[in-house]
Amino acid sequence: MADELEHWRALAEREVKADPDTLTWRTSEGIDVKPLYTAQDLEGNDYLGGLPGQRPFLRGPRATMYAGRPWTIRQYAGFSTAAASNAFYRKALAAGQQGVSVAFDLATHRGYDSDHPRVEGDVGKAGVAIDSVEDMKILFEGIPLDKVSVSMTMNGAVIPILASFIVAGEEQGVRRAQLSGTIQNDVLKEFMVRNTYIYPPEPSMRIVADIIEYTAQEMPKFNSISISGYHMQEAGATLVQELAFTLADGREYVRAALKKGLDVDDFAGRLSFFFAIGMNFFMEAAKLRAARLLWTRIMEEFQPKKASSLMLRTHCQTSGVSLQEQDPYNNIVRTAFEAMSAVLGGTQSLHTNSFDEAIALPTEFSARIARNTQLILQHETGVTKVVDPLAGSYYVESLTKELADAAWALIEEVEARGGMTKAVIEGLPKRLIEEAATRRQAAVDRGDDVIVGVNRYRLENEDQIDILDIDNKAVREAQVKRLDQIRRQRDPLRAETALANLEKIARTGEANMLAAAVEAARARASVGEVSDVLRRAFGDHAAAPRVVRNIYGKSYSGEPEYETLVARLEELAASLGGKPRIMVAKLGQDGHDRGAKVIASAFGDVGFEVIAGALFQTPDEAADLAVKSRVQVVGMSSLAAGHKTLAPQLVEALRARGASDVVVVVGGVIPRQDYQFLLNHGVAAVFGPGTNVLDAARRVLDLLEGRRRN
Ligand code: 2CP
Repeated sequence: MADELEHWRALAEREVKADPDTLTWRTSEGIDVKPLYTAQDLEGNDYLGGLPGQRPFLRGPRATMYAGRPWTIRQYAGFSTAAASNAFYRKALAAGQQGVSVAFDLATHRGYDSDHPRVEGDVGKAGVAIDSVEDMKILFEGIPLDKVSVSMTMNGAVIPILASFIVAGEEQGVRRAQLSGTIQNDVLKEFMVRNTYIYPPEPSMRIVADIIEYTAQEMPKFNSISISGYHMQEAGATLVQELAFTLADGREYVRAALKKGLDVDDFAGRLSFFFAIGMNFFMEAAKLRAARLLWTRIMEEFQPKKASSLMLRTHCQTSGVSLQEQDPYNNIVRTAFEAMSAVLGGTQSLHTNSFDEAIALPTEFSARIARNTQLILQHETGVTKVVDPLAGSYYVESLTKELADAAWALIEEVEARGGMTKAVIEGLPKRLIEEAATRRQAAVDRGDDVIVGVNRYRLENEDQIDILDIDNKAVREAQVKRLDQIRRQRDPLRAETALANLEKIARTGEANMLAAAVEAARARASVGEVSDVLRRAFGDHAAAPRVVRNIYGKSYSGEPEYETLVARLEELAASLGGKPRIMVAKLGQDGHDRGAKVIASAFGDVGFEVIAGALFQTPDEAADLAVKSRVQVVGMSSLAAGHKTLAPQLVEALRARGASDVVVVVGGVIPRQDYQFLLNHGVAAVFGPGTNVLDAARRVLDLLEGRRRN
């Protein structure tokens, strides 16, 4: 073998006219991927040789995997009203989808009823508006909840939403013990990356534990949590970070449940996971194999008796950030590769993104292609016929080990710092992920990481594609009407008593909060009312905005174009008597802040004074901060479709404060169809998906210089 390898090196050197080691690819995880893997790479790899369905489950949680039963095709969807989403689910189920997965709007996520003034731009936008049991019943009308499993992505307002689901089931004639499905209920990653938290970390962990307890005792077929790395990767985490922080979160939840006095075997089999699958094809498949291995290792510490308690079962979703606005049909291809990778990794359930999701909610057409991508995988490719087909691959087995070992080291680091709740409060994972995100964006902007149709092979003219636009005003009016009706028709004393009881339990911890909320839901207390009671007991969590620095600066240092930009900013600063000031604003309930963080970091590096606004501001609050901070520019970042309501309101709020000279620019997921609308409403420039961050900085500088000249 050694001789043959030497011979290979010589041949390789002749082919590329360089040392073959120069072909090694260092991934963002810091893993060196070599051009060739051989049997030698498997020497000393002690994770080889297991079987599926058996400890440590590296090769899959089931013995027969897809040969016995394929993964569940579970498309995440929800928009506008319960009735519209219900019609969509029923059609999708009839067309081959196998499970339901509900996307709630951001108002619901953050525990506000649709009539709350803070959520005017959010109702029905990025998901379905659910205010009460009545909405929940409409959402599942004609969908038998004892047969179809339902996943609900809910974390902040998890208590009223799960309670309303249970009562909707009851009133459909399905006992809670028969309900099958999953609730996301993973609050730690909310504080790290997803930001739809409501309460501070410690009471939020109590909520998670109460839900695990309640479902373990009352709902044996229901997965109590979906411990999610997906949003970490979306926020820019490397695969090692995604793996490590997700599993460390899982360990923390197990401890929280054990603290309630539960037996590990009573709940561990119903913990589930959720990972993103990006474009690094083999590494993503290896990641799922490594995840199962490490979870078994973690769970063995708790000495369960049942094998199912050691088993990692996961849902996967193809990567949202890998989708591009430019040349959008490429996204169909990206999603198909990612889906194949998830399947080769052995996922239990899968969502494939629609090609237009970088821009808007899916249309019926794009949703069909996304679903069919999975149906084709299941029925036409033969990929379901063999368990863990990548096993034994020199490369994939090596990657599995490298990922597992690197993630384990990070898990142990978190452990040494006192566990994940503490690490999250201290902000370590968030900082590491933000640094990785900024590094990745800089690599894309520089063209080091190629994205077809974006930073290479870009089309000169893009055709506009049809997108789904939600009439948010109409949805809100309909919701407010139904809320009024419910409040008029319910027994007020029964609702008040149930809410008071829940508040008492939240304050004392003497009983289970979900059990109390089920009674409140039966009494027709709304999602907002239940959330408010808990807000009174626990308070609201407010994250301190922070910005990472010197990643763009380091990456571009010495490059002429970058230095010119820096010099132009210095000149402007000299004439202004200080650095130009930009506030990066997030308005409404849109907590997707990766873009805002990257912008803040890069703009700071080139020479702006950056003021990072808090999350969830109203336009008036943002305008107050802008005026107080004496900024020349407000950059509003919008990823949840609220821009057409919120940007004009921001412009108006600045004008009302005598600050109409402040330049307002908007960036994020803005469909081209909306550019002119925004420009007509006082926005000076729009930066859609795929914008090079330094180009945006240049454009803002042009605008500032233009204003100074006029
Ligand atoms: C499975 N089964 C089998 C086999 N495979 N039986 C015999 N032979 C086999 N080969 C059985 C299982 O034991 C189970 O029964 C049943 O079939 C269903 O299989 P499953 O593997 O449990 O699949 P599932 O019901 O689809 O559940 C999958 C998960 C669950 C991952 C465990 O938690 C899930 O559905 N998660 C989805 C999460 C989700 O959709 N999230 C959306 C995120 P028993 O149950 O009787 O054992 S939206 C994301 C956005 C971006 C956001 O968060 O913002």
